[in-house]
Amino acid sequence: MSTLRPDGRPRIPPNQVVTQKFPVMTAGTPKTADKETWSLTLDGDVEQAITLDWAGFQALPQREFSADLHCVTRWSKLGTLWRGVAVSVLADLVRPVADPVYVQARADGNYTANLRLVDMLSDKAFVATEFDGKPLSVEHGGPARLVVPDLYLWKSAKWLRGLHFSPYDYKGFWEKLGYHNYGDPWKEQRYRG
Ligand SMILES: Nc1nc2c(c(=O)[nH]1)N[C@H]1C(S)=C(S)[C@@H](COP(=O)(O)O)O[C@H]1N2
Ligand SMILES: [Mo]
Repeated sequence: MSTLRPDGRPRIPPNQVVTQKFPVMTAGTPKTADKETWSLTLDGDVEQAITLDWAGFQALPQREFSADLHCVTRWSKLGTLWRGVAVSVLADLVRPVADPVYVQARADGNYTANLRLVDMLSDKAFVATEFDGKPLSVEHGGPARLVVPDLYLWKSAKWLRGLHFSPYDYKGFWEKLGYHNYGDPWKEQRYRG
């Protein structure tokens, strides 16, 4: 695995260590949904809110994504392979109206994370239902999770159940507890202050 990106810049953010494993990082023990009961609600300041069930989500254009993952606890996992739907496809479905648009990712177990929509467009974020060619395991967020590779992995909410679009940057679960509001691994935005 190359440790340089194609543009010659380093592939591993400062003070991260590459692991071949895929650690499970979960706060609490959320009660998660199965495919029969799962749904994804896209709402907030949008032209048309929508709730998708599993079949509705699967009917959207699915794609493969490869991503380097960087956890704030200093492990990085390079070249992971996912399948899912780009957040830009989901945003186009509901058409957010705020400017700027913030996104609150909402997950089972009252987990939330706050993001800016602009950082999730152009294939920079996706909702994944497969990892490594297999259905996403429950421990890693199955049936569906958010993946935002450009930000520390706490932003990538597992057991995703909603994206709430709004002009307000509501702090998420870890952000309220002192993690950085933005979380750029290349700038080592680990904790606030
Ligand atoms: N719903 C939910 N999503 C979550 C978490 C969580 O506790 N609950 N933990 C976050 C954190 S801190 C990290 S590092 C990643 C870990 O993902 P993994 O367990 O698949 O490695 O999930 C993120 N998404
Ligand atoms: Mo984390």
